[in-house]
Amino acid sequence: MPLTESEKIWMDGELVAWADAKVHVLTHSLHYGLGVFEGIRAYETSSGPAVFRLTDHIERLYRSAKIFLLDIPFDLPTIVEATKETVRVNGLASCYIRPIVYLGYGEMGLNPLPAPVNVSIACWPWGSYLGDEGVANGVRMMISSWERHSPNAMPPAAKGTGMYINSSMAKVQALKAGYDEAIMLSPQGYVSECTGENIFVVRDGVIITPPVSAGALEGITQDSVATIARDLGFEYREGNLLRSDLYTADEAFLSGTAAEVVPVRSVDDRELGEPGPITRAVQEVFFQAVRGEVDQYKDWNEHV
Ligand code: PPE
Repeated sequence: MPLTESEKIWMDGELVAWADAKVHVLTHSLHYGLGVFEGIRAYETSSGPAVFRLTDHIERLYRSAKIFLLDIPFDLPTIVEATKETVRVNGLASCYIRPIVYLGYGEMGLNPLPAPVNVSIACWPWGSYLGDEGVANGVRMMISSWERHSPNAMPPAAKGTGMYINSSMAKVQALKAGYDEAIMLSPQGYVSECTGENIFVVRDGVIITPPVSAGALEGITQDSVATIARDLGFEYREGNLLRSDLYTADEAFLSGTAAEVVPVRSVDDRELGEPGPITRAVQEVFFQAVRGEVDQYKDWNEHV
């Protein structure tokens, strides 16, 4: 998706013009893919733009960094405040926000420890990741022949930049085959997640999502879905799923910051039909919550 430029990007403590937010070609992370990032959204609310679960996202960024032994040279409150400032100075009512921690210029070779750690935060307007049509009527999914990382090859709890090569290969395979998005299985054959979303099935009224041990990221939208679903009175749990559980599900849906909450229309051409009632109910409350319209979830709206 082509970028819509905004004005300023936060780089290591300074706000720089969008066009000047550059790195050297010998930036360490560009070569070896070691960095960590977040994807966050700010939404328009009746009391101004609010970042959805900002602190939770920044806490995950620090956990990701810890897993890879990256020492972020700013404390957590500074990055939270810098994210708010970036949204504020760009004057956007709603946007997607991308903080990234990367290894910069000055060292080459696989040992990352001597390389400088840099941080930047950009934001820009970004529409529905899987399209408005997908949000409304559901997406067509394909199970990729690319497996999700084994937890001992890549740590699923970390949102590491290089880990996304795996996602990109599955995404390209699905798009070239004419589908909207890919689902990946763990090396053990359980459903893991999608290229940038968690997945849920509904069976006999129960919502089930794969655990981290099946290679899925601990999604913050997934956690919001869990809270919303339980508050709506639905049974919700983590559990291992087989690909056939996807084919025979009563309903299925995806969640992610960029994608939001999206119904699944079909999996490997097995039709699941129109978005179902539980998917719709959760989706509706989610879109109200991000806009600050649900009193019990107002803590999730972090105003800038
Ligand atoms: N799994 C993966 C692999 C993943 O990348 C994401 C977010 C999720 C699950 C859902 O996590 P959460 O956003 O906390 O609910 N993917 C981000 C990157 C997307 C991109 O294409 O870039 C996102 O949605 O921002």
